[in-house]
Amino acid sequence: MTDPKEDSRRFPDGFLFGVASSSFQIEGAWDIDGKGESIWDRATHDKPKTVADGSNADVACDSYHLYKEDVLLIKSIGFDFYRFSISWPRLLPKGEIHDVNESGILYYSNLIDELLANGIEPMVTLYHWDLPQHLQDIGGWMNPLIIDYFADYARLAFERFGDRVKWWITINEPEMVAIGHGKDWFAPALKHFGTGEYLSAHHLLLAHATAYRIYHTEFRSSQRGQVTIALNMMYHWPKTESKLDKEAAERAMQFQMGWFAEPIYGKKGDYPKIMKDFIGQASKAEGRIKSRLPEFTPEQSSLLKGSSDFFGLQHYTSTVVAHEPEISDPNATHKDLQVTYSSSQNWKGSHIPWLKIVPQGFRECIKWVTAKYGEQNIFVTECGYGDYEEFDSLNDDVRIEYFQTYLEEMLKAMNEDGCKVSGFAAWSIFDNFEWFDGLRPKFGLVKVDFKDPNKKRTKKKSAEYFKALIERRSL
Ligand code: GBH
Repeated sequence: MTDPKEDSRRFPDGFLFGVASSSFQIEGAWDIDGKGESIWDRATHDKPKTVADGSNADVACDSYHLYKEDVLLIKSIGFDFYRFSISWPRLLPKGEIHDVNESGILYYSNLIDELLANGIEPMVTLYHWDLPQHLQDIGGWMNPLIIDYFADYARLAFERFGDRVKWWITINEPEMVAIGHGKDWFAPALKHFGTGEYLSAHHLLLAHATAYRIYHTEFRSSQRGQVTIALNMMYHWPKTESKLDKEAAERAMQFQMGWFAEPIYGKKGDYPKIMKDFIGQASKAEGRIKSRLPEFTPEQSSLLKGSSDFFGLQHYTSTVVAHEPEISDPNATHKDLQVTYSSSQNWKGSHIPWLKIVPQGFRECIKWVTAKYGEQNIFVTECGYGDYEEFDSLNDDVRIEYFQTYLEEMLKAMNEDGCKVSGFAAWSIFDNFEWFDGLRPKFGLVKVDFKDPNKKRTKKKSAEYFKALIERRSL
């Protein structure tokens, strides 16, 4: 007889474990073999001071050259799948379909073949933030024509790789892309606060849905793969038990996850009502005749509704939220939603300010998604722990504790709350280029010596943790 306690620590048959990365953060070779310039190449080269340590990703982990070694490492840990992203400007240097860079195609084709030859399933993200600079020059995600450019790019990827790739993610964390249109620190850093976010998000959603429909009409019957979008969510805990704070926390959830999930997984193919109300009222108070939140046409709503084959969820941490109607700073994050964010003294943290260890928040996110959108096949496309260089070592016990406790909570959501989760991707395989935080934050299961011209890789203890976990398939 099996011990029921033992059973509750076991992952169901078919549950998949993987590890993730993204092109800009690991590949390097920024201008090699015909690759075009991306907005992150431009940002890091033109404004090196905005990167915390003045570093860039010109070489990064040099995975463009070392991909065979990477695949062997991933295999040695035992992962079922590897989630990586394609650099749009490596395939299409200017983002335009008439000019295909065959060397870029070859690179990803070789990587995919190498993975499959080693028994690792590829999961491919089309857009993890490295937009071709040329497309930015003509308006980027604020230009409605970006939907057609993205559609062309997606079709090319499906055509060239879809015989071997069965898992597709259109866009990684559209929320971050959108926020980069409102602020001055995250590419494209356009500072169109209060308008740029909503406009770019609108086109990100439509680009996703268009790519999804292309796959289903042109490729699905022959390739039999699945397509989704990867949506990030923090769990937002109310600061007090007051009604206002509880509503504020729920609002924060809607303005982050609901913003993108409601149009795709909700009943109406539209933004959450609370967003429409709050942004509509704020816009009115500013004397506008239209809301800063764009509207979908009925055709666009039906395009969006149901445009996903599974639910890609990314989760790292939690915040504490309080209701605050009087936010004076005109550029305050989330002024429209009338909340303030903080964190709890009780949460153990990393030294990275936004990253606290709150395993219960993971369970709550899975429950929230399931409660809001009905039974979903959730697939965790990113979850991980990092700290600054000086606090991370090969004996990364805190990272192991993070994964262990988060996975425990995930299993509770599956076993006790009736939620379905079918896979988990750890972020990240390597220490890599952390956007404007540069090389200082370390999120890898594998350390990379960036000073070494050969970018020597060394497994941390957490890699051994995953190896044992994947062998046991039980916590
Ligand atoms: C992931 O996003 C990214 O997908 C991945 O590329 C990245 O390497 C990983 O995070 C680790 O950073 O600076 O206080 O404004 C996770 C969600 C959203 C978390 C943005 C950090 C910045 C908070 N991220 N957030 S702050």
